[in-house]
Amino acid sequence: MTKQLPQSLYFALCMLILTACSEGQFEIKERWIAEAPPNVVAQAGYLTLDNNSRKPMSLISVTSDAFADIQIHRSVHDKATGLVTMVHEKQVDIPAHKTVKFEPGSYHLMLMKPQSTLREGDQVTMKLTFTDGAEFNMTFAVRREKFTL
Ligand SMILES: [Cu+2]
Repeated sequence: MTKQLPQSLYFALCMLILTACSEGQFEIKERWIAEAPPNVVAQAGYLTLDNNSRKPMSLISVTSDAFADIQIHRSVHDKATGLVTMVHEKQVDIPAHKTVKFEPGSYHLMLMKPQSTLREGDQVTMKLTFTDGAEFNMTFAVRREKFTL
């Protein structure tokens, strides 16, 4: 009889700790820029937005001193024509507990007018802004990859 209460309390405490632990963070991972030949008009950048938090996030802008302008694009493959077109996205939503991957053939950062030729191994800092006002300064590594769209 005296053991009932401590046991149920212990259980409640465990549940509380488990709930607290499952509340994760919002993470910006796998950040890279595809190396491009000198004097290109634009090149592509990629990242993974991993939202382990309970709050939905929306990416609205990306800026960097290394480029004149940065747009959020999504490649769309038209099966009927075989053509790949790029859609300019105003924002990218990352619902709670979801992951959105920027990768070749899908979402990418269109990095307009690089201010210098970026080589494999270079690091570029970019500022990512979200609808709630959160800003993240993140480094992106330049990588040599075949497919850049
Ligand atoms: Cu693009």
